[in-house]
Amino acid sequence: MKDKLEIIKRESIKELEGVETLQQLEEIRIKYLGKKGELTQVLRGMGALSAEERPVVGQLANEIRDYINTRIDETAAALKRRDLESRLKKENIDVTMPSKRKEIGKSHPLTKVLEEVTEVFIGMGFSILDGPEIEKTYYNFDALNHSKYHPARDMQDTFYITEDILLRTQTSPMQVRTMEKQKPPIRVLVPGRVYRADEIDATHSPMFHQIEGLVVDKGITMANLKGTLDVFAKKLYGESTKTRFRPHHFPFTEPSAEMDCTCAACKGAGCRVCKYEGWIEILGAGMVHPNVLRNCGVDPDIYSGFAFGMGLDRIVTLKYEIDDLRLLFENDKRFLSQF
Ligand code: 2NM
Repeated sequence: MKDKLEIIKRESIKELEGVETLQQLEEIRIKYLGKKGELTQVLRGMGALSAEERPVVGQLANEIRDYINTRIDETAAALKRRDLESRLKKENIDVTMPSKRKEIGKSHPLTKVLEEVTEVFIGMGFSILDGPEIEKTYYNFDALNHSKYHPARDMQDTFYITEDILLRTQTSPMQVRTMEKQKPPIRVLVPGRVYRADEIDATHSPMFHQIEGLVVDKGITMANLKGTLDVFAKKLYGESTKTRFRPHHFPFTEPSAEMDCTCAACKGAGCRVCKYEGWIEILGAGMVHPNVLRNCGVDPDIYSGFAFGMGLDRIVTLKYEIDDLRLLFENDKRFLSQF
């Protein structure tokens, strides 16, 4: 039995020296000190020993047990320390390392220019409105004094959902809704998407953006129209900008006009952007037709008004000298990041 204990002592010392993990340590504890452990078995067999042998073997067995226990505790503490140290080394945070770059988005050029335009009109006391893109044919055409035979009504030019419902071709239906609901004075700007059945090319898209404005009050004249739009052009393109008005025709205004600005790129000298004209057409406008006022419940004998409309997409492509409208709708980040 003494021999057996000597073997246990030697083997356990050797095994404890090679321990790498807490798991292995636990296995060693079970092997020697567990319920069926080697040392436990020896201690259990002590009853069979003689009275002289028992205290000698007992003492030796206890020494070995204490020794193994102490070594296990020490080794466990050492392993835990080692694990902590290696974790601290691995998880070290280097505060001088560059951080991960965050991608910050920016406004679409259409949004930027829209904000510039609305800013100018807010400064002149206009409210900004939006409205439904799916409209009644009545609000898009009939109320706006389009005759039953006006070519714009054609199925070829307008997206109809039913005969009475369509995708708006202008934002003016919202001006009609405003006049129906609100007593003058009215000063509103209505930007938004509009739809026309056009083939896509460098200058056409079946969806584009329009900004229309409407002013209705007592005593509004063509002078108010010209003054307002001239101020707008100067704020958008710079104080040296000049405007000119040419006669035109729209069903919903009488008289009607188109407004040109001196080219912002060459200040009127003539260049590629203005096709060597010095002038660029930017909007249509006119005095609201008495029929339109009447259709909307506004008495043309008391009130008058002016209205205007411009294509936002065209103003953007002119401003940034973008030669293809499609670039505005493809959302290629390489293009959009330039603005
Ligand atoms: C344009 C040109 C001229 C216009 C007219 C109206 C309304 F509702 F008052 F009759 N809204 N917008 C208008 C006038 C739009 O776009 C080129």
